[in-house]
Amino acid sequence: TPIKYEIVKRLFAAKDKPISGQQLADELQISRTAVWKYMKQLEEEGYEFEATRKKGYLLQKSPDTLDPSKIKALLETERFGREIIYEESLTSTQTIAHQLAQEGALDGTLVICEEQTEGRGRLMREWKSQKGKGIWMSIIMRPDVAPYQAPQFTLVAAVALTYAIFDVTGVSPAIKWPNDLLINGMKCTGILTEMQADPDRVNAIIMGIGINVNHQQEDFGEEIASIATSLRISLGKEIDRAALVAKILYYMEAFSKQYVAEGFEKIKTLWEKNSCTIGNRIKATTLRETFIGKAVGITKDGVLQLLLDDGTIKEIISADIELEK
Ligand code: BTX
Repeated sequence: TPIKYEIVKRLFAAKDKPISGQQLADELQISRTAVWKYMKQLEEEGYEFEATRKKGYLLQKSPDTLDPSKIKALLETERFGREIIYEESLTSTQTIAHQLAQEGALDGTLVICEEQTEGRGRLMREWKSQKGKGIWMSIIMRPDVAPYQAPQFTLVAAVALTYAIFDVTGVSPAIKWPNDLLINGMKCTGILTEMQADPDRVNAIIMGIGINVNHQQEDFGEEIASIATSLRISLGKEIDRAALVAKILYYMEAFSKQYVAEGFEKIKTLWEKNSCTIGNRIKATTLRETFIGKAVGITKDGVLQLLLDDGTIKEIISADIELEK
């Protein structure tokens, strides 16, 4: 890792406590003058510090770049994000991640870009991926699980994303079953879980994550303007995407490890706590039918349980849902 990013990492970790030039010099085993030079260099790149002679440096602003070496400097993971494929523009990070997985890419490999020209959601729907505004990424995961468990990773990811977004921004999105995060009822995040598998074993899970981060209202095209929102709109200020990516990788690694080791129970509890689906009357549209009822819970397989008006429970494996008023 370049030393300048070692400095950035420490400034991020310190949050609102200043770090002295001496401390940085000691920890990185460089001179005070070298620290000062790196700080100048970072300032030229758009970082802003509050520098007080007695206390040291306090990070005020960091430029919003997805430079892989910056992401890596901020990582707190064992494997996730240790391998990063980063491009300005890709068709879809999912498509590229599928290819890399087939070629043997390691567990935790990250594919990320500034813009997708063919970003996709479920059922080949389009996912709008404006340049430089969001996080468009896919993680190649190689958990030791059976194919029927793959859909649960959507719920694992939803919990991990809620934690990461809260840590970095203080905003708490609500999880809408099965694969969206909402803020004030508007979509800020979509999750797309795909897999490569043999009949009894998963070879790879390709975890696609799309987050509207620094969009302003006018950045959303007409098609999604009335249903989409961004973290920036909700927070009122710009967010450092690299810092958020690093946190996402941290929680994705931690929660998937927990899921594989201990099963779904704990994830299910966290999921239900953060969900805006459970407890509400909803309309679920599957490929063939529509059901209306009260969402009462999810099973340990992540299947949605709907209490229909005739008192029976209908289990919904896959559907689009809307709140019923
Ligand atoms: P989904 O099928 O649940 O949602 C797709 C629907 O969401 C679209 O039909 C549209 O109405 C709406 N939509 C499209 N773009 C946006 C947006 N930017 N913000 C809010 N709403 C939108 C959700 O699918 C899963 C999306 C995963 C996207 C990631 S990005 C990285 C990876 N690569 C890739 O091609 N897909 C995944």
